[in-house]
Amino acid sequence: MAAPEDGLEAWLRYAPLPAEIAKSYPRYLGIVALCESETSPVCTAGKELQDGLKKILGQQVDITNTLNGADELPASTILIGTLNAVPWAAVGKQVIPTLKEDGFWLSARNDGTAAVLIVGQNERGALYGTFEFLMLLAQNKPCPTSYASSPSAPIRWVNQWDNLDGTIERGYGGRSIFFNDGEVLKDLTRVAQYARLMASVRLNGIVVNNVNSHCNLLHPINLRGLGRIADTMRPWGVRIGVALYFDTPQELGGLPTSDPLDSEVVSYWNGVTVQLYQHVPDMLGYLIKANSEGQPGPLTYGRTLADGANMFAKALKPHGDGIVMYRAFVYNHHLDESDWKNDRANAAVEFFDGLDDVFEDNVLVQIKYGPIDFQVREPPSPLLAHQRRTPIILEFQVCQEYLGQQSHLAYLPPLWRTILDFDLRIDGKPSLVRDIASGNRFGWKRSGYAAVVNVGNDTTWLGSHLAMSNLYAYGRYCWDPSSNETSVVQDWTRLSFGGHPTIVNTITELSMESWSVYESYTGNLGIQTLCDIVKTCHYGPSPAAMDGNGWGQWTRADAHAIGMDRTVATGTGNAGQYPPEVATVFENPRTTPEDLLLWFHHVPYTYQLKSGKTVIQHFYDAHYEGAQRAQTFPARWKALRGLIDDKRFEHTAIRLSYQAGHSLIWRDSICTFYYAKCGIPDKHNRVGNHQWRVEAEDMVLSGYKIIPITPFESASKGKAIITDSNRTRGTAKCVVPFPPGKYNIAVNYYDHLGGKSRYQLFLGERLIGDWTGDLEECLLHDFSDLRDGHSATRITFNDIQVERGDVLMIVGTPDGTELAPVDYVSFLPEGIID
Ligand code: GCW
Repeated sequence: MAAPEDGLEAWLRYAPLPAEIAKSYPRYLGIVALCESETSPVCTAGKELQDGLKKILGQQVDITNTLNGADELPASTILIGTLNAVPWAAVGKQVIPTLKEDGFWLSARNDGTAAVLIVGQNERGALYGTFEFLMLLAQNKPCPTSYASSPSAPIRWVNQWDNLDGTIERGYGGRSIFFNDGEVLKDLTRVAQYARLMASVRLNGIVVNNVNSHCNLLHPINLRGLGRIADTMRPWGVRIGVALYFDTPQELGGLPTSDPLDSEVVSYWNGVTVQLYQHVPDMLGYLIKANSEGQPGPLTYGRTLADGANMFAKALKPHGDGIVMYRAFVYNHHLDESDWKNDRANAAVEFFDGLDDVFEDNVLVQIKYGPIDFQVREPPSPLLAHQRRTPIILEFQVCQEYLGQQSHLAYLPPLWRTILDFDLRIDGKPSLVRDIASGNRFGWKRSGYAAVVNVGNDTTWLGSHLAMSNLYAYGRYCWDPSSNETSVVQDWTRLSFGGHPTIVNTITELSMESWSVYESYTGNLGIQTLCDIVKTCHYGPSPAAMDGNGWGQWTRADAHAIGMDRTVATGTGNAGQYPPEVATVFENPRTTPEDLLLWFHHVPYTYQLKSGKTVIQHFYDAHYEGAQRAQTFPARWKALRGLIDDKRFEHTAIRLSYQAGHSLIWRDSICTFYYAKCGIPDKHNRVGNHQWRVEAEDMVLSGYKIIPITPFESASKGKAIITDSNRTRGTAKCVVPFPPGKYNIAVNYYDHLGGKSRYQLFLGERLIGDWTGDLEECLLHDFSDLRDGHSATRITFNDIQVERGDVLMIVGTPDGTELAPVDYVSFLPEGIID
């Protein structure tokens, strides 16, 4: 039996290799870490290596920090150092290829000496090389005799959206590991552990606080705290930056304005910068979200975005290599939908028009991968084709905000691939997005990647063990954006769960399918993730919420047609923001890739796709197929029982079966909604036809009452039941209207905030199920305080024998504002999904 694991070590568990394999490795006699200080990443590397060798091979190996005058590398010794520190004699006759900043060279001597050389271009590189050595070892992969590796881009950073009060915007894995109660946490143990994880996948920077920043970040106590965070992460080669709140001069500094051209404001920020560098001498710089979603910014004072960015850039310049990461996420969120020319997707190019040449040379524009907002599918942001002189940082999300919030499985590299490999054909020349981000396309010295990461203080980091592959993969992709999605998840799986072929194959297959499955049951053909954007939780289905508001994530669905017309000819002109060759493709619905059809075109539901299906039939089919595939996930996961530890097995099993249930809620909501909208029935007669369900509202109720659900499509037949009050229990009964036999019995109910109702399910005298509505605790995030597509959920009891005349009874005990709401019960014979 595998010992229970809580996920804290993630992919750095260093599980022991089987004894006979461990024996086949050399017995290492010493680690030489050529470093001068305890805080040097080379010193960290030495200790990490010592720890890894002990855990993986059971070898206790001592560390020294010099070669003791020896020229040659002693046998069975592992030497770690930088290019400058490693003596040439130790390298011997080998030639170390040119390494880029942070690169490394790894060499396991095949001359019978069993010596290993790990040489970094810098200290960080030496640490990365050490992790590479350890991760090969942990997977029992041979260490190469000469292997050099350098990053695609110097900027490989993460952005935390952590608030000073300890909450995390879009956090689904617990509370902040950085802040609590307005201050930096005293105990930064988890921060060090996080830096270790980051370093192991070669991430070298982090902005620790939310882009929706607060002026109190710059309170003296927090300046000291930021210094402590930086000190904690530095031994791992991770530098920190901060996100600033634009109106700090007024709100904390007491100045009458925060106008970036005001001399007092300028000196205020200069002063702040001096102080920050006192605490964080190697600070990365400033991340700025301004004039975005209600945040103040230069435009508030009648200045340009460049005026704002340059003010910060000039403040940073005297202190080193600090940069301004100026976010391109600037748009009007009060956009008028009645004007068909309005388009949020146009905003970035419009707002940044003409600024490319006027930014200071330490300003970088940080651009989300798509023009809107981390949707399940988007084209690349057109702004990526407009930056020639000012370099960019390409922003991804490891956080699954619009991708199931870590309660649904979605392995993201296949999505990232659609962006990274997209050829924008700038000036008619090959212009892959990854070559733009790496700086190669336009010869930028500094550019790269940032990803929003929502690690929290839960031991799983992200609230889900399987979601961690995204964090691991993000690092791998920054280093090498042409990495293979499958082999990345295989490596991660071997490291995180072990190398048994069933483990590796199962997790790889589920992961590789997961994004496409999620896309199938959420939003197809480029219509975006059809979730609720008004209640801001961005989670469950609510297609109507996309329109009728100023946020601009519109679908423009009416009774006849759907999609945004972004053509130049008749629409918003967004297609024309791309270079001509790409614009031509997007301008025409016939040449637009079909998975982006509705992103660029407003077409009738009856528009015929290449498959011969209409758009509406494609919606129906994709949703049925996607949800059907999601049903297979929990069953396939079962193959891992006993092969991995029970703790992580169960934790994941719960999530996959929750997802299977929620995928049906997605399916039914979307199909019901569009059927109601256009009136075109499903060719296969599935939509609205639920033969195996007993609607709660059709049962005999006592202490329960019937209520309509809003939006209507979040309940089967639009209605559900709740108890009469929050003090009395309710019962709902009926004679099972299906023939005797074996069934899986599924109960659909709403588990929202405000209470933890108890449910009991009886069949005759038999208690079939007894559970509480505590998803918010179990899945670690708030869905909604309402009965809707976020809170709708399903629980299933398998293999229940039903006899003729059996009476089904649900007993609901309300709690707080949660009135034990029930939607329906499904009786599912083998192979039926309903
Ligand atoms: O996707 C949206 C999120 C906001 C976020 C914003 C941004 C931090 O819903 O929570 O704010 O993007 O990227 O600034």
